[in-house]
This record gives sequence, structure tokens and C-alpha cells, in this order.
Amino acid sequence: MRPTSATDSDLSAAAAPDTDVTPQTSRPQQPPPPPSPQQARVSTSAPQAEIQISKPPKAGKDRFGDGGQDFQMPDPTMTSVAYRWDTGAPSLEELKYAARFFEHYPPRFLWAADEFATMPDGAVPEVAFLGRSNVGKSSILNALMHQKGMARTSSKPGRTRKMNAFSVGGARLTLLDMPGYGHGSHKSWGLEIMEYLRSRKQFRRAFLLIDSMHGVKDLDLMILESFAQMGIPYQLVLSKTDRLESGKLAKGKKRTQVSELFMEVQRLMREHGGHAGLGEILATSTQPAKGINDLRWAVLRAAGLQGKRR
Ligand SMILES: Nc1nc2c(ncn2[C@@H]2O[C@H](COP(=O)(O)OP(=O)(O)OP(=O)(O)O)[C@@H](O)[C@H]2O)c(=O)[nH]1
Ligand SMILES: [Mg+2]
Repeated sequence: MRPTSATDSDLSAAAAPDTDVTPQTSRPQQPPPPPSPQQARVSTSAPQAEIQISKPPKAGKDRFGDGGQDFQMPDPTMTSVAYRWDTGAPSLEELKYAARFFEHYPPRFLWAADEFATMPDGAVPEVAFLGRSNVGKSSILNALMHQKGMARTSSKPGRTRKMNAFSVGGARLTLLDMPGYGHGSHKSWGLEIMEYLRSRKQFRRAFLLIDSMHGVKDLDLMILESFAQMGIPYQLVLSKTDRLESGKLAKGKKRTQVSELFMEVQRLMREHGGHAGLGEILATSTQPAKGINDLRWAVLRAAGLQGKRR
């Protein structure tokens, strides 16, 4: 098994000011059933220690109905930063490459749009960050871009009011910071975001953030169901996982371990998200930075940029 550590050395995402999906041709994925707590263990002493999942799922050959020729499904792995059953963990070299991609060229704000119809066109691949208001979308973009002030953040929900596009990696990739849904949001944004997800040809994948402080909410399930209905390629990212460790959770929320949240989220993803979701859930925080290089790698992979060097 390859190493899976996330090396988010000196990333610092913090408060920031404001100015955002063509389906990727990913094969349909069906997550295996979550392992039982007896099968999965987390070592609390070593945060990066892998959880052992005793039985890899039986699927594999012909899982995608393509004859299954040489396709080898990776063994499921769970660490404190990722639960993977469709992907392999990036190597240290790949994580370093991802860090360089995002940090070597200064990111640039490109445009902000209220409506899909007014978005400037282009050919550069795009990924979009979505989630409930206040889940930490803008903060995570700042962490990815290694910039404190590119995307505006606020402790008040509803800060990001437009679909904002940022260029990274020397104009090879565009990241979209989307307005949040739920409290503090605006009904029409949802329609415009869905239009974007359905129609934008350079869209590669949606990264749907789930707040670790609150867990999966009904609105998140509705979004997963829309993704399933429309076949929108997506993957799930847990945000604010520092809150799990510090125990500062939403009112009435029971303290959980990241492994329990991974399994809960995987179950809901299977029940509501259909086949459009990638079998990889990343755990991240921006204060302190954790899982950011893993997320950078996932973004590059989604855009097909993981091997292209200049
Ligand atoms: N503890 C903790 N707080 C975070 C983290 N990331 C973001 N926050 C805080 O969460 C709040 C919301 O962050 P934003 O990045 O503005 O969230 P958003 O999803 O962009 O919000 P909207 O634009 O309103 O939809 C801010 O107060 C951030 O400082 C994290 O990893 N840990
Ligand atoms: Mg925002």
C-alpha cells in the first residue's frame, strides 16, 4: 500500500474578501458497503495511522461492465485524511507535485457571475466547490491557493454571493467558489448553480463540502439526489475536522471520530448520491491546514492535470 500522509506544511487559510460545474467521463461508481466498526479501527495515538479494513470488497472484475480486463480496484483504505475505495492514495511525489502546481504560479481572480448565461466562456478545465452556507468553501479555496485573501470568508453565512472563478497553475485550471445553499442563501443561486453543473462544457467535478461540526444535513442529501438524477460527477470533502478533535461541535451533536463520520457519509452517499460520486472522501481543515495537499491532488486528478508538467 502506498503512503497516504498529507504534508500541509505551511498552508494558512484565513479570513478573506469576495469578488463557483460538464460532467467528467468518470465511470459509474458504486461504493462498497461500509465496514463494520469491528472491521475498522483507528489508532488515536497516531493521527495518520491507517484504519485496517479486513475484507476488501468482492467487486472488482467487471465492476463497470466493461469486461474488467486489466482493471484492478485499489484496496479500500482509511486514514485520518481520506477514506478511499475507488482511488489509490497519492504518493509523496504526487503530493509534492500538487503542492507545486498550486503554489508556484500566483493565483488570479478571473470573474464573478450571478447567472450561468453571463459566465465568460473558455477551454480551461473547471472544478467547483459547493456546500451549505458557512461550510468553509471560500476558506478551503484560499488554503488550496495558498492565499489568505483571494476568496472572501466570513463567520456569517451567505458571504459568497456570486459564482467566483480563480485561475491557478499558470492558467491551466479554474476553481469556482459557489454561493452556499441553506441559511443566508438566495433561491435563484441554486438554479444557476445547477444550470452551470448541467451545461458548462469545461466543468470536471463538484467538490461537495460537508461540515464536520454539523454532519450531513437534509439539504446536503437533496443536493446528492440532484447530482444522482443529473449524473453530475462529484466527490465529498469533510471540512473543519479540527472541530471533531477539539469537540467544538454544533449544539446537540455527539462527539464522533473522523472514521465514524467517513462511514456515515459513505452510507448516505450510497443511499442518496447514486453512481455519480467518486469513492473517495477527504477530511480537511484550514485551521490548522490538514488534508489540503490530498485535496489538491484530487482536484488535479479531476481535471486530468496530474501528470502534465511544463
Ligand atoms: N474551525 C474551523 N473553522 C473554519 C474552517 N474553515 C473555515 N472556517 C470558518 O468557517 C466560517 C465560514 O467560512 P467560509 O469559508 O466563509 O464559508 P463558506 O462556505 O464560503 O460560506 P458562504 O460563502 O457564506 O457560503 C469562517 O468563520 C471560517 O473562518 C476550519 O477548517 N476550521
Ligand atoms: Mg464563501
